[in-house]
Amino acid sequence: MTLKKKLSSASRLYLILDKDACAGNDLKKILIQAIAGGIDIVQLRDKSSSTKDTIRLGAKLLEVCRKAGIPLIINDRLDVALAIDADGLHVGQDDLPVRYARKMLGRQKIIGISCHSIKNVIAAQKEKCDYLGFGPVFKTLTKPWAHATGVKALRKALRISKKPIFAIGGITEKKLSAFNGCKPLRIAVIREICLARNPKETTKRLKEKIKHV
Ligand code: 3NM
Repeated sequence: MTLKKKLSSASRLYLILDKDACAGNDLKKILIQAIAGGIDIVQLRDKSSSTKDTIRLGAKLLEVCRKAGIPLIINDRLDVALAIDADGLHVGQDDLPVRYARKMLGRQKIIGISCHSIKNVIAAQKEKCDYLGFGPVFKTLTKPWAHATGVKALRKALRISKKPIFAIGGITEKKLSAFNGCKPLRIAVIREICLARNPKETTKRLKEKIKHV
């Protein structure tokens, strides 16, 4: 199965390795543990390092992901994604527009876009992106300034989107029950896995619980 096909059919749990939110924890170690726990897709989000350091880190993480057969997506940095031949790019509403990203990356690569409203979700349907992030569903310390959309808006987004949607923002194991009726539930997390005492076990439990929501 190609990585793209796997994304639309089987990917439920998305780990975002955020350099700044990880409080100095070793991203490669977290990645290895999350893979052992069954993570489906991974993103590197590095808003603070030099380009050279982000490339070095991205290449290291990509090597691990390739061995495990899971995609590594780069947040925002098309140059980094191209340089290391990552599996895709994730863009925000104010980042590089999807059509330009697609032009540069070609048809095979995965492109995702962050959506914060139903209006964003509707607009993304016409773009050549492969998946949407939707949130923040709950208030989150990772983006403390952002307004929470709530689960009701996520349900609406899931009803209208033909593309897979990953709910994001403040998602924890304990909050999964709030997603009742959100089918199919896909989630993306930073802190819940990156700051977990045992990222492998946390990933495993999240993966199992998502199936039963
Ligand atoms: N993007 P945590 S919310 C990176 O709504 C990011 O687009 C969001 O981190 C969006 O799992 C978010 O620690 C933070 O809450 C997610």
